[in-house]
Amino acid sequence: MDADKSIETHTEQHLRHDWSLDEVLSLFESAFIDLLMQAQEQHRRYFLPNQVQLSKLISVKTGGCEEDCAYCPQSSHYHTSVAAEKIMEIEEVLAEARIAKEEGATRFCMGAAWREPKDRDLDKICAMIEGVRALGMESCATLGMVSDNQAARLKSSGLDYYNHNLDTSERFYSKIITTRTYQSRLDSLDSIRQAGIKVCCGGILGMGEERQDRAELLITLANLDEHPESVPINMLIPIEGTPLGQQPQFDSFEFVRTIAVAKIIMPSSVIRLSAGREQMSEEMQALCFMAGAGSIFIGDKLLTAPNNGRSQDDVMLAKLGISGSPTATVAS
Ligand code: SAM
Ligand code: DTB
Ligand code: SF4
Repeated sequence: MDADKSIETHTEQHLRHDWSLDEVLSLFESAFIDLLMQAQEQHRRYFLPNQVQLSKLISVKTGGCEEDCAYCPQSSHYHTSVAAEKIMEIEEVLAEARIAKEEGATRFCMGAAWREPKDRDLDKICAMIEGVRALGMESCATLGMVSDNQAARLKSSGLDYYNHNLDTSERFYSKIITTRTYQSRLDSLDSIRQAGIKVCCGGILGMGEERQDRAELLITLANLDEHPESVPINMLIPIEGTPLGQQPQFDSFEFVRTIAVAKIIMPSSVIRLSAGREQMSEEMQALCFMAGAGSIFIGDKLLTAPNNGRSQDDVMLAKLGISGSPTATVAS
């Protein structure tokens, strides 16, 4: 058996896929510091300490989306400041990827405001993926629902990760999205997994859901046949014009708790501190790293919303003694 394989086996042996609601709710109820300690201990079993992976997002096709996701500035159901645009040219995208690489990103994530990609769009997307891989960066795409065939095409162009979020619990989901089902999301995740692409799947906190919804979202992810390699936890960015535009600020401690619980029940996954960092203090972000967050998006823009700029992040990471890591991998 080669070394990688033995790590994989060792890792999988310790992972559980049978979490119950009672167990996970009792984790959420632990004393805050105990929870953080437990999460950091789990984190260090699989990842090098004091390192976070840096990714860069780009919106390759912005706005005009036919879905009605209540949080999203790109939905054509709502009037927001985001205008619909055509898909970007391949060279334009690769120029941005080169800049992202120079800025220290090791993964380039391409997003499109689609319900699902059309087959002709995939030609362009596949060329973008090939170009990103040729730069020596990991590639990620988030293009909406995908079929088995589409996932296979993405895989053959060299796609490393596909991001497709469940966003929330199954029971709260219909309050947020009515134009596609929870099951369709699970089916897309299955197509991605079957194609051999790594799965990036998480959700958004602060949409008016209850703690039980956050617990159920994490349980659904942890109880999949394989844990998603990457679990983005987004803080809702309330966008004017969307139904969630006036949503009150979500509780910081509950956000950190959710990251910690995600890490405890999916310890070998990279928990990504995703949207909403602009609204967070450095102290809160430090608590998220303590709770096991192992990745952030860098640069002054996410897909359409602003993000902490690189220089601001450099200052924070230096204060915390955290360095950017290629793919924060298994430590032992
Ligand atoms: N259209 C594709 C889809 O929905 O799968 C890909 C892009 S979509 C913008 C990717 C993810 O961004 C969503 O699933 C959601 O979790 C997150 N997102 C979008 N708007 C957000 C907001 N206002 N605040 C936080 N997260 C948001
Ligand atoms: C994810 O879970 N968060 C990222 C990424 N996956 C694609 C997107 C956040 C989007 C925030 C709102 C915007 O920039 O439009
Ligand atoms: Fe469209 Fe994705 Fe926004 Fe939903 S989250 S409206 S699918 S771009």
